[in-house]
Amino acid sequence: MHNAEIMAKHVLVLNGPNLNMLGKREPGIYGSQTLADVEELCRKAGADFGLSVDCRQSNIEGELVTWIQQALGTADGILINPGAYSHTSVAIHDAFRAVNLPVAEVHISNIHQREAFRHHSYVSAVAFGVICGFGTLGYRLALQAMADKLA
Ligand code: DHK
Repeated sequence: MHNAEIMAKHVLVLNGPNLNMLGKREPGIYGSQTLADVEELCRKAGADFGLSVDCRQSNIEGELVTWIQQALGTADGILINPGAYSHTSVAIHDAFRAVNLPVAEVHISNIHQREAFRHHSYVSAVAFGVICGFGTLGYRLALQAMADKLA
């Protein structure tokens, strides 16, 4: 194993509900890239910024909570696009508080330009930074910020 691999910080990249539909889902809002494209982009960005990246997606709130809990001791930081759970999930907020790892929050769309119910995120209060409105580029920008944070 190379030194760079031994030293690489490990980031868990989580995508929440309906993000498995990327590419097919409201392309005017979410664009034409698929989840596979986004995960590839994240692995590439991870390699560029010296991070190892583990990408997962779930439509199930409790599964996301379990993965966040399991990140304690196995990951150095978490990037999450919580999808609609951003706006509803105290459980995901509490899981982040419990593990106390650096969290970067990403939204593909500009949630502040959309319906009022999307303007508040329960995750933002436990994230060190939030990116929205830059499309899937936001994942790369967030991984760059995460690499800085973990350096
Ligand atoms: C994705 C979703 O699925 C929505 O529920 C959020 C977010 C916005 C996004 O822009 O990536 O409101």
